[in-house]
Amino acid sequence: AGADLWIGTSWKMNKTRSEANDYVAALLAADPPPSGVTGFILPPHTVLAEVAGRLAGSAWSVGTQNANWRPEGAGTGEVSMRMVRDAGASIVEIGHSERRAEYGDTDQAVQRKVRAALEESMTPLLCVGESAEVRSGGGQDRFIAEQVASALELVDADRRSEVVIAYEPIWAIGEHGTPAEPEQIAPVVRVIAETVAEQGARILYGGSVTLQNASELLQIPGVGGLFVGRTAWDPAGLLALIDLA
Ligand code: G2H
Repeated sequence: AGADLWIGTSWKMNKTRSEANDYVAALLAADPPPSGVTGFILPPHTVLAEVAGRLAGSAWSVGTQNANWRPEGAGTGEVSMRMVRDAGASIVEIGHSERRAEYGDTDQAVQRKVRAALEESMTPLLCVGESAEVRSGGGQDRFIAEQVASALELVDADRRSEVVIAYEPIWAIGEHGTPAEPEQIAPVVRVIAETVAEQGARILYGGSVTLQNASELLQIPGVGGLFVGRTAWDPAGLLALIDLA
């Protein structure tokens, strides 16, 4: 590993304002990520503006876990790309498997969100990943190639390299996940790189990243960083992962 990595976390549906502020205070008290490492945090909408405001001017990047592709209007409970950008987001996570499974992130919604994030000058952090069923049938390469190609369909070729892609095998995510092995990850990362071919793209790995497996995950060819849930919900975890990089 070494330079030019992205390492960050989604807090998912966690943290009150005071918990968020404690986390930010811990980051600000620690050394910033070294040059070449982009450290990022995706808090929930309720604390986005507060976290982004406190980290403005620091080395940390702040983004959001979701935003709607429509510019404005009657979307009860939703927030627009413009609103999250205004709150301080520079990254928008799109298409996490939890959102695809439970909150209506269809392939078409993902396409529109990727385009809308770029139109608001934010970095889309596109999540892709196959299910256990697809993996057990050996169909992961094809599935991922199609998921990536579909998600980028509405993006002009000259902007595709701005999209960061996180490979998160669904079976490896969260407390019931089985951590993926480098030998299982590497071929899919290659498929993603081939799919975005000429344009190039940063590819992260996500799914049960821990302090124990982070170093070997960062050595997988083509992996340009880590996208982390549970291990980084404590600031010490995020800081330790960045130290390992
Ligand atoms: C996968 C990951 C965060 P966890 O969603 O990107 O979560 O590290 O808790 O498996």
